[in-house]
Amino acid sequence: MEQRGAVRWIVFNRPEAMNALTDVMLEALERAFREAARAEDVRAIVLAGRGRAFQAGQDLSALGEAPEPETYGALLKKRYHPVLRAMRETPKPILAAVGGVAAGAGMSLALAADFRVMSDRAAFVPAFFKLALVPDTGMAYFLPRLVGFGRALEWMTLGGRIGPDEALRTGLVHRVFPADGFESAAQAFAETLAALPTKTFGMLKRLLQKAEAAPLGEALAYERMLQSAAAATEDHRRGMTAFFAKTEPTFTGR
Ligand code: T3D
Repeated sequence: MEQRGAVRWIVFNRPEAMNALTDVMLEALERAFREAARAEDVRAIVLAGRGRAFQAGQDLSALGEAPEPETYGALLKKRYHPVLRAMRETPKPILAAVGGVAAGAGMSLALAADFRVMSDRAAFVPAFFKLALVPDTGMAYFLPRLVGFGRALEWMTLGGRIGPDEALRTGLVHRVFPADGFESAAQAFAETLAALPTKTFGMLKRLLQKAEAAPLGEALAYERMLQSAAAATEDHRRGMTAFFAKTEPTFTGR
């Protein structure tokens, strides 16, 4: 973890193994998101990987060639799903900065972020079907919502590597930056996110999650409740003042 201004970087740091995920890393990842959610000086979070990979999914060598079938479900429940919940419940914007290949659960974790940027040398690799596994860590939930059912199904079954052009064209990522200077470009993007009205962003995140599954009436009731809460923030007052002064608002996250 590293703090750069108002941006907290959470970095997979096992480059010699393409950042393949171990039990210890997953536990630390959940803790890192929970801690960043609480920290008052954090207004945006970047998830990134050291070395040539963003993240290559579960460390397959830790599982061995013939793991017990129950291992998978147990691991998802104990380690992967708590990370996803921590990401969803974090009220701050999460940016996946995909500087290298994102495979299997590495791709899933990037999908669970609120925003994605990638380097022009990176790629997404769904990977699961090569092991005759269903896509997990939320991929079946997030991917069709981002790129549509048909394309998601094709990528999950037939797809090899999804490169920057395709990722940008299909809305899988928000920006592609050159590999040289990628980290600085990702930090600049994250600073833009950190300058948003942070409390209102947290409310938007909750509202979007509610609207995904609730009937319209319930979603509208939730919207009413959240709008009153947003209107009570200091940033709302700053936005209104700036509007009438015909200036750009500066938000403080309060
Ligand atoms: O309970 C559960 O369900 C558990 C949760 C599971 C979630 C998952 O993530 S399952 C999917 C796991 N991930 C994969 O299947 C990805 C496997 N890796 C690949 O497809 C490719 O390696 C990459 C697309 C990531 C990169 O390809 P490339 O050509 O750039 O590199 P490479 O030569 O294939 O890999 C470089 C090294 O990294 C290589 O080791 P070596 O030969 O140099 O000693 C390779 O074995 C190792 N490596 C890559 N991915 C993993 C890995 N080692 C362990 N685990 C990995 N996931």
